[in-house]
Amino acid sequence: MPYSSSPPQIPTASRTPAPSTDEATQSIAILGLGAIGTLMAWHWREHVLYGITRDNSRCQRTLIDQQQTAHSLTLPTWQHEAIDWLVITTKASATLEALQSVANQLPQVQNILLLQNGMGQQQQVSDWLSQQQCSANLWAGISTEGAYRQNTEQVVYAGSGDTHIGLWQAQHPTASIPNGLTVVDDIQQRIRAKLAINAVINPLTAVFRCRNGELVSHDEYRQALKELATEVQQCFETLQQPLNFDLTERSLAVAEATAANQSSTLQDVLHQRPTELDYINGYLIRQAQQLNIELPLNRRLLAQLS
Ligand code: NAD
Ligand code: KPL
Repeated sequence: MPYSSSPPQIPTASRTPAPSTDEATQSIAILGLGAIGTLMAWHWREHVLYGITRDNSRCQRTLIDQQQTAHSLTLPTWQHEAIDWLVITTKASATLEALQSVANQLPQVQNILLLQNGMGQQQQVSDWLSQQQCSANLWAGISTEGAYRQNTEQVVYAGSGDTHIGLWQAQHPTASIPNGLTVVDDIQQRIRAKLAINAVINPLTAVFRCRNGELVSHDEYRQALKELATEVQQCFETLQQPLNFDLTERSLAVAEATAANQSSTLQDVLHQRPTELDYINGYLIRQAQQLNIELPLNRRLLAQLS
Protein backbone atom coordinates (compact mmCIF):
# COMPACT_ATOMS: atom_id res chain seq x y z
CA MET A 1 0.00 0.00 0.00
CA PRO A 2 1.94 3.03 -1.24
CA TYR A 3 -0.06 5.66 0.64
CA SER A 4 0.04 6.28 4.34
CA SER A 5 -2.57 8.06 6.39
CA SER A 6 -0.08 10.13 8.39
CA PRO A 7 2.39 12.58 6.82
CA PRO A 8 5.63 10.79 6.04
CA GLN A 9 8.98 12.32 7.01
CA ILE A 10 10.71 14.03 4.10
CA PRO A 11 14.34 13.01 3.91
CA THR A 12 16.70 15.99 3.87
CA ALA A 13 18.21 14.71 0.63
CA SER A 14 14.99 15.44 -1.26
CA ARG A 15 15.65 19.20 -0.86
CA THR A 16 18.92 19.11 -2.78
CA PRO A 17 18.88 18.86 -6.60
CA ALA A 18 18.72 15.18 -7.47
CA PRO A 19 19.91 13.64 -10.72
CA SER A 20 17.22 13.75 -13.39
CA THR A 21 15.98 10.20 -13.18
CA ASP A 22 12.55 8.67 -12.98
CA GLU A 23 13.69 6.41 -10.17
CA ALA A 24 14.38 9.21 -7.67
CA THR A 25 11.66 9.44 -5.02
CA GLN A 26 10.01 12.83 -5.09
CA SER A 27 7.80 14.58 -2.59
CA ILE A 28 4.75 15.86 -4.44
CA ALA A 29 1.68 17.78 -3.28
CA ILE A 30 -1.35 17.74 -5.58
CA LEU A 31 -3.68 20.73 -5.46
CA GLY A 32 -6.96 19.82 -7.15
CA LEU A 33 -7.80 16.17 -6.62
CA GLY A 34 -10.34 15.87 -9.41
CA ALA A 35 -10.01 13.66 -12.49
CA ILE A 36 -6.46 14.46 -13.61
CA GLY A 37 -5.15 15.12 -10.10
CA THR A 38 -6.33 11.70 -8.90
CA LEU A 39 -4.95 9.98 -11.99
CA MET A 40 -1.54 11.61 -11.46
CA ALA A 41 -1.63 10.61 -7.78
CA TRP A 42 -2.08 7.02 -8.90
CA HIS A 43 0.79 7.28 -11.44
CA TRP A 44 2.95 8.72 -8.66
CA ARG A 45 1.93 6.25 -5.97
CA GLU A 46 5.56 5.27 -5.32
CA HIS A 47 6.49 8.86 -4.45
CA VAL A 48 5.83 10.69 -1.18
CA LEU A 49 2.46 12.26 -1.87
CA TYR A 50 0.27 14.89 -0.23
CA GLY A 51 -3.11 16.27 -1.23
CA ILE A 52 -4.77 19.63 -0.80
CA THR A 53 -8.52 20.04 -0.84
CA ARG A 54 -10.54 23.22 -0.47
CA ASP A 55 -11.73 22.40 3.07
CA ASN A 56 -8.56 20.59 4.25
CA SER A 57 -10.54 17.37 4.37
CA ARG A 58 -8.74 14.03 4.11
CA CYS A 59 -7.87 13.26 0.52
CA GLN A 60 -9.52 9.90 -0.02
CA ARG A 61 -9.97 8.89 -3.67
CA THR A 62 -10.55 5.75 -5.72
CA LEU A 63 -8.99 5.34 -9.16
CA ILE A 64 -10.58 2.78 -11.45
CA ASP A 65 -7.93 1.70 -13.92
CA GLN A 66 -8.38 0.54 -17.50
CA GLN A 67 -8.81 -3.07 -16.35
CA GLN A 68 -11.70 -1.88 -14.11
CA THR A 69 -9.64 -2.51 -10.97
CA ALA A 70 -10.36 -0.05 -8.17
CA HIS A 71 -7.37 1.40 -6.30
CA SER A 72 -7.93 3.21 -3.05
CA LEU A 73 -5.71 6.27 -2.49
CA THR A 74 -5.35 8.16 0.78
CA LEU A 75 -3.12 11.22 0.66
CA PRO A 76 -2.19 13.05 3.84
CA THR A 77 -2.94 16.77 3.74
CA TRP A 78 0.07 18.89 2.83
CA GLN A 79 0.91 21.14 5.72
CA HIS A 80 4.41 22.56 6.09
CA GLU A 81 6.57 19.76 4.73
CA ALA A 82 9.29 20.65 2.21
CA ILE A 83 8.29 19.32 -1.20
CA ASP A 84 9.93 18.90 -4.59
CA TRP A 85 6.74 19.52 -6.58
CA LEU A 86 3.46 21.33 -6.08
CA VAL A 87 1.24 20.20 -8.95
CA ILE A 88 -1.91 22.20 -9.66
CA THR A 89 -4.64 20.26 -11.43
CA THR A 90 -7.63 22.52 -10.87
CA LYS A 91 -9.55 23.89 -13.83
CA ALA A 92 -7.73 26.85 -15.41
CA SER A 93 -9.99 29.49 -13.86
CA ALA A 94 -9.32 28.25 -10.30
CA THR A 95 -5.52 28.24 -10.59
CA LEU A 96 -4.42 31.52 -9.05
CA GLU A 97 -6.91 31.36 -6.18
CA ALA A 98 -5.86 27.78 -5.43
CA LEU A 99 -2.18 28.74 -5.39
CA GLN A 100 -2.88 31.76 -3.20
CA SER A 101 -4.62 29.49 -0.69
CA VAL A 102 -1.22 27.87 0.00
CA ALA A 103 0.82 31.09 -0.23
CA ASN A 104 2.31 30.64 3.25
CA GLN A 105 3.72 27.24 2.30
CA LEU A 106 5.39 28.29 -0.95
CA PRO A 107 8.85 28.81 0.63
CA GLN A 108 8.80 25.01 1.09
CA VAL A 109 8.32 24.32 -2.64
CA GLN A 110 11.05 23.70 -5.23
CA ASN A 111 8.91 23.40 -8.36
CA ILE A 112 5.35 24.40 -9.23
CA LEU A 113 3.69 22.60 -12.15
CA LEU A 114 0.44 23.81 -13.73
CA LEU A 115 -1.05 20.79 -15.49
CA GLN A 116 -4.08 22.16 -17.25
CA ASN A 117 -5.65 23.11 -20.54
CA GLY A 118 -5.99 26.70 -21.62
CA MET A 119 -3.80 29.78 -21.46
CA GLY A 120 -3.71 32.91 -19.39
CA GLN A 121 -3.48 31.25 -15.99
CA GLN A 122 0.25 30.46 -16.43
CA GLN A 123 1.19 34.13 -16.94
CA GLN A 124 -1.16 35.20 -14.10
CA VAL A 125 0.66 32.77 -11.81
CA SER A 126 4.09 33.77 -13.10
CA ASP A 127 3.35 37.47 -12.45
CA TRP A 128 1.99 36.75 -8.98
CA LEU A 129 4.97 34.56 -8.04
CA SER A 130 7.34 37.36 -9.13
CA GLN A 131 5.44 39.84 -6.93
CA GLN A 132 5.78 37.40 -4.04
CA GLN A 133 9.49 36.98 -4.83
CA CYS A 134 8.87 33.25 -4.80
CA SER A 135 11.95 31.33 -5.92
CA ALA A 136 10.18 28.10 -6.99
CA ASN A 137 10.61 27.11 -10.66
CA LEU A 138 7.34 27.49 -12.58
CA TRP A 139 6.53 24.67 -15.01
CA ALA A 140 3.53 24.26 -17.30
CA GLY A 141 2.27 21.06 -18.81
CA ILE A 142 -0.34 19.56 -21.11
CA SER A 143 -1.68 16.06 -21.12
CA THR A 144 -3.54 13.81 -23.51
CA GLU A 145 -4.43 11.42 -20.69
CA GLY A 146 -8.16 10.94 -20.20
CA ALA A 147 -9.98 10.62 -16.89
CA TYR A 148 -13.37 11.56 -15.54
CA ARG A 149 -15.01 11.80 -12.16
CA GLN A 150 -17.75 9.27 -11.49
CA ASN A 151 -18.52 11.12 -8.27
CA THR A 152 -16.51 13.29 -5.86
CA GLU A 153 -14.26 10.43 -4.78
CA GLN A 154 -14.19 8.05 -7.75
CA VAL A 155 -12.19 8.69 -10.88
CA VAL A 156 -12.17 6.52 -13.99
CA TYR A 157 -9.01 6.25 -16.12
CA ALA A 158 -10.56 6.51 -19.57
CA GLY A 159 -7.55 6.58 -21.88
CA SER A 160 -3.78 6.72 -21.59
CA GLY A 161 -1.83 9.50 -23.23
CA ASP A 162 1.30 11.63 -22.94
CA THR A 163 2.11 14.45 -20.58
CA HIS A 164 4.66 17.07 -21.62
CA ILE A 165 6.04 19.72 -19.32
CA GLY A 166 8.49 22.57 -19.64
CA LEU A 167 9.71 25.55 -17.70
CA TRP A 168 7.38 28.51 -18.26
CA GLN A 169 10.27 30.92 -18.74
CA ALA A 170 13.13 29.47 -20.77
CA GLN A 171 15.75 28.21 -18.32
CA HIS A 172 17.68 25.01 -17.96
CA PRO A 173 15.72 22.50 -15.89
CA THR A 174 17.72 21.16 -12.96
CA ALA A 175 14.94 19.30 -11.20
CA SER A 176 14.39 15.59 -10.93
CA ILE A 177 11.24 14.77 -12.89
CA PRO A 178 8.48 12.45 -11.63
CA ASN A 179 7.66 9.43 -13.81
CA GLY A 180 5.22 9.84 -16.66
CA LEU A 181 6.30 13.39 -17.52
CA THR A 182 8.39 14.25 -20.58
CA VAL A 183 10.36 17.48 -20.45
CA VAL A 184 10.35 19.62 -23.60
CA ASP A 185 11.93 23.00 -24.34
CA ASP A 186 9.02 24.40 -26.36
CA ILE A 187 6.14 24.03 -23.93
CA GLN A 188 4.55 27.40 -24.76
CA GLN A 189 4.39 26.46 -28.45
CA ARG A 190 2.86 23.08 -27.57
CA ILE A 191 0.30 24.67 -25.26
CA ARG A 192 -0.61 27.14 -28.03
CA ALA A 193 -0.99 24.28 -30.52
CA LYS A 194 -3.31 22.39 -28.15
CA LEU A 195 -5.22 25.57 -27.35
CA ALA A 196 -5.76 26.23 -31.08
CA ILE A 197 -7.29 22.77 -31.58
CA ASN A 198 -9.41 23.07 -28.43
CA ALA A 199 -10.55 26.55 -29.58
CA VAL A 200 -12.02 24.90 -32.68
CA ILE A 201 -13.37 21.53 -31.53
CA ASN A 202 -14.59 22.37 -28.03
CA PRO A 203 -17.03 25.26 -28.58
CA LEU A 204 -18.45 23.73 -31.77
CA THR A 205 -19.16 20.35 -30.18
CA ALA A 206 -20.80 22.15 -27.26
CA VAL A 207 -22.96 24.39 -29.45
CA PHE A 208 -24.00 21.54 -31.77
CA ARG A 209 -24.23 19.10 -28.82
CA CYS A 210 -22.34 16.57 -30.94
CA ARG A 211 -19.51 14.09 -30.56
CA ASN A 212 -16.13 15.10 -31.98
CA GLY A 213 -16.49 12.88 -35.07
CA GLU A 214 -19.67 14.61 -36.18
CA LEU A 215 -17.63 17.76 -36.87
CA VAL A 216 -16.13 15.76 -39.73
CA SER A 217 -19.11 13.72 -40.93
CA HIS A 218 -21.79 16.43 -40.80
CA ASP A 219 -21.53 18.98 -43.68
CA GLU A 220 -22.81 22.00 -41.76
CA TYR A 221 -20.59 21.30 -38.75
CA ARG A 222 -17.53 20.71 -40.96
CA GLN A 223 -18.11 24.06 -42.67
CA ALA A 224 -18.34 25.77 -39.27
CA LEU A 225 -15.10 24.04 -38.24
CA LYS A 226 -13.30 25.34 -41.35
CA GLU A 227 -14.46 28.92 -40.75
CA LEU A 228 -13.53 28.90 -37.06
CA ALA A 229 -10.16 27.24 -37.72
CA THR A 230 -9.37 29.93 -40.31
CA GLU A 231 -10.16 32.70 -37.82
CA VAL A 232 -8.03 31.07 -35.09
CA GLN A 233 -5.14 30.39 -37.50
CA GLN A 234 -5.17 34.05 -38.64
CA CYS A 235 -5.33 35.21 -35.04
CA PHE A 236 -2.09 33.39 -34.19
CA GLU A 237 -0.45 34.88 -37.30
CA THR A 238 -1.51 38.39 -36.26
CA LEU A 239 -0.13 37.74 -32.79
CA GLN A 240 3.17 36.80 -34.50
CA GLN A 241 2.96 33.34 -33.03
CA PRO A 242 2.07 31.42 -36.20
CA LEU A 243 1.08 27.78 -35.85
CA ASN A 244 3.39 25.47 -37.77
CA PHE A 245 0.50 23.38 -39.12
CA ASP A 246 -2.77 23.88 -40.96
CA LEU A 247 -5.37 24.23 -38.22
CA THR A 248 -8.32 23.13 -40.36
CA GLU A 249 -6.57 19.90 -41.35
CA ARG A 250 -5.27 19.25 -37.83
CA SER A 251 -8.66 19.91 -36.21
CA LEU A 252 -10.39 17.58 -38.66
CA ALA A 253 -7.73 14.92 -37.97
CA VAL A 254 -8.08 15.24 -34.17
CA ALA A 255 -11.89 15.23 -34.41
CA GLU A 256 -11.69 12.06 -36.50
CA ALA A 257 -9.15 10.39 -34.20
CA THR A 258 -11.36 11.16 -31.19
CA ALA A 259 -14.63 10.65 -33.07
CA ALA A 260 -16.45 8.86 -30.24
CA ASN A 261 -15.45 11.46 -27.60
CA GLN A 262 -17.66 14.04 -26.06
CA SER A 263 -15.28 17.01 -25.78
CA SER A 264 -14.52 18.25 -22.26
CA THR A 265 -16.54 21.38 -23.00
CA LEU A 266 -19.60 19.41 -24.11
CA GLN A 267 -19.29 17.31 -20.94
CA ASP A 268 -19.12 20.47 -18.82
CA VAL A 269 -22.18 21.90 -20.56
CA LEU A 270 -24.16 18.65 -20.19
CA HIS A 271 -23.28 18.51 -16.48
CA GLN A 272 -24.07 22.23 -16.07
CA ARG A 273 -20.50 22.97 -14.95
CA PRO A 274 -18.60 26.10 -15.95
CA THR A 275 -16.54 25.51 -19.09
CA GLU A 276 -12.86 26.43 -19.59
CA LEU A 277 -13.61 28.40 -22.76
CA ASP A 278 -12.73 31.70 -21.11
CA TYR A 279 -9.15 30.36 -20.97
CA ILE A 280 -9.31 29.04 -24.55
CA ASN A 281 -11.37 31.21 -26.93
CA GLY A 282 -11.61 33.96 -24.30
CA TYR A 283 -7.82 34.05 -24.07
CA LEU A 284 -7.54 34.46 -27.86
CA ILE A 285 -10.18 37.21 -27.90
CA ARG A 286 -8.28 39.15 -25.20
CA GLN A 287 -4.93 38.72 -26.95
CA ALA A 288 -6.39 39.88 -30.28
CA GLN A 289 -8.17 42.80 -28.61
CA GLN A 290 -4.82 44.20 -27.50
CA LEU A 291 -4.04 44.63 -31.22
CA ASN A 292 -7.54 45.98 -31.96
CA ILE A 293 -8.42 42.79 -33.82
CA GLU A 294 -11.89 41.30 -33.53
CA LEU A 295 -12.59 37.55 -33.58
CA PRO A 296 -16.33 37.53 -34.38
CA LEU A 297 -16.80 33.76 -34.63
CA ASN A 298 -14.95 33.12 -31.36
CA ARG A 299 -16.89 35.89 -29.66
CA ARG A 300 -20.25 34.60 -30.89
CA LEU A 301 -19.55 31.05 -29.74
CA LEU A 302 -18.38 32.23 -26.33
CA ALA A 303 -21.53 34.33 -25.94
CA GLN A 304 -23.71 31.36 -26.95
CA LEU A 305 -22.06 29.17 -24.32
CA SER A 306 -21.93 31.67 -21.44
P1 NAD B 1 -11.91 18.37 -12.20
O1 NAD B 1 -13.00 19.38 -12.07
O2 NAD B 1 -12.23 16.92 -12.21
O3 NAD B 1 -10.83 18.60 -11.04
C1 NAD B 1 -10.49 19.86 -10.53
C2 NAD B 1 -10.40 19.71 -9.02
O4 NAD B 1 -9.85 20.91 -8.48
C3 NAD B 1 -11.76 19.51 -8.33
O5 NAD B 1 -11.69 18.39 -7.50
C4 NAD B 1 -11.93 20.79 -7.51
O6 NAD B 1 -12.66 20.59 -6.30
C5 NAD B 1 -10.48 21.11 -7.23
N1 NAD B 1 -10.24 22.51 -6.80
C6 NAD B 1 -10.68 23.66 -7.38
N2 NAD B 1 -10.25 24.73 -6.67
C7 NAD B 1 -9.54 24.24 -5.62
C8 NAD B 1 -8.86 24.85 -4.52
N3 NAD B 1 -8.83 26.18 -4.37
N4 NAD B 1 -8.24 24.04 -3.62
C9 NAD B 1 -8.26 22.69 -3.76
N5 NAD B 1 -8.89 22.06 -4.78
C10 NAD B 1 -9.53 22.83 -5.70
O7 NAD B 1 -11.11 18.77 -13.53
P2 NAD B 1 -10.14 17.83 -14.41
O8 NAD B 1 -10.93 17.13 -15.44
O9 NAD B 1 -9.26 17.07 -13.53
O10 NAD B 1 -9.31 18.95 -15.17
C11 NAD B 1 -8.29 19.70 -14.55
C12 NAD B 1 -7.46 20.36 -15.65
O11 NAD B 1 -6.83 19.32 -16.43
C13 NAD B 1 -8.31 21.15 -16.64
O12 NAD B 1 -7.59 22.27 -17.09
C14 NAD B 1 -8.52 20.18 -17.80
O13 NAD B 1 -8.76 20.80 -19.03
C15 NAD B 1 -7.17 19.47 -17.80
N6 NAD B 1 -7.21 18.14 -18.43
C16 NAD B 1 -8.14 17.23 -18.04
C17 NAD B 1 -8.15 15.98 -18.64
C18 NAD B 1 -9.15 14.91 -18.25
O14 NAD B 1 -9.18 13.86 -18.91
N7 NAD B 1 -9.93 15.08 -17.20
C19 NAD B 1 -7.20 15.68 -19.64
C20 NAD B 1 -6.26 16.63 -19.99
C21 NAD B 1 -6.27 17.87 -19.38
O1 KPL C 1 -8.80 17.99 -25.59
C1 KPL C 1 -9.91 17.70 -26.00
C2 KPL C 1 -11.05 18.07 -25.11
O2 KPL C 1 -12.11 17.46 -25.21
O3 KPL C 1 -10.86 18.99 -24.27
C3 KPL C 1 -10.12 17.11 -27.37
C4 KPL C 1 -8.77 17.02 -28.09
C5 KPL C 1 -11.06 17.96 -28.18
C6 KPL C 1 -10.59 15.67 -27.30
O4 KPL C 1 -11.91 15.54 -26.89
